[in-house]
Amino acid sequence: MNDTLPVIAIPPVVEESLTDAERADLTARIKAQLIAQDAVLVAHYYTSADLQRLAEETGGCVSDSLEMARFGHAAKAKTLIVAGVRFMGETAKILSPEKRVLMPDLGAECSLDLSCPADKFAAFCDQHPERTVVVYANTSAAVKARADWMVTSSIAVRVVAHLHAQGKKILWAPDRFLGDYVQRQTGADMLLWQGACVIHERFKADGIRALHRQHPEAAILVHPESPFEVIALADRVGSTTQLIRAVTEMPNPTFIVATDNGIFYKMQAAAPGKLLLEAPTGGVGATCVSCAHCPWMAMNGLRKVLHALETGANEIHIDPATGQRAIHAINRMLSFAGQTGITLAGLSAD
Ligand code: CIZ
Repeated sequence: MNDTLPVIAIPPVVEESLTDAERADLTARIKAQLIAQDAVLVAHYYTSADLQRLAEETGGCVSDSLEMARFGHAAKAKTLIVAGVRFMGETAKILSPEKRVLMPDLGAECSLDLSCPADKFAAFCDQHPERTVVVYANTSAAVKARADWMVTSSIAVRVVAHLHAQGKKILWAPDRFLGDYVQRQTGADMLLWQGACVIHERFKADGIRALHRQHPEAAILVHPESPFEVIALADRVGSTTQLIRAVTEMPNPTFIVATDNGIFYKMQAAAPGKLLLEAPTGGVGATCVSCAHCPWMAMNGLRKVLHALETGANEIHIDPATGQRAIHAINRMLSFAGQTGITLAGLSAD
């Protein structure tokens, strides 16, 4: 089964490096461009603090991929500048085809998306026509177009439990760890594509146990894209938004956090008095012991945001027929969330 997954070349993490004067200058110029272009900045939790701060200061949005797309759809602005990875720009465009969607860098990919090429995925689906196709948000528009449902990590368990209760068998893609977690939670019959997030798969259960011995007061928060043995250590498993909420809800003074460290900007703001520790990704003796940051997310930066706004570069285009098919899978999830009263993002519900 999908034994010919593409080999993914992982670029180095190169963070944008700015002096205070450069940061101030770029920020001022971007603010002017956002007004001039009737544009709004929507940034993912895993982007840099500079971008998240700017999105907040300018009336944009910092959130998970689905809320980014929903915010962009509801926004009055004509242009969305989406700081994140490519599937996020695509989802924003699918939900708002009438808007111009720009990205700071079109090379900002996602390893899960790359692991699941549309042609190979279609062939896999064709081999299993009896299964309901459920794909994770971290996929291309073309893969979403082949799916019956799209889900985010915040709702995956509930959607699959609902389908399982109807006697449906599931074909799941692309994340094998999230798929395995959902399968264990629901007991559903799930056939899994074998992709993985190159960041989350690095978390080490032994390293987390050792860190927990040093901080026995800490709660362990784990994103479900992580391996099973890491999830097994968790006090709370959840999507980005759910993990941010966890630090505000749980009484612990300290948290060990197993997800991309870009989340610390919002998490620390949500719980300023709490100590947040990065879960280890490197084994004993590794050069980088806690280095969970997506190299593609790091491709976003203030300079590139300004460039995209000034030149109109890096616009996202989706073939309209693909977009129309993909939107069915997305809308199914939105309508399920609406019917069952689930709020997918925001810190106050779910
Ligand atoms: O959908 C997202 O934004 C991602 C990548 C993860 C999450 O848990 O929110």
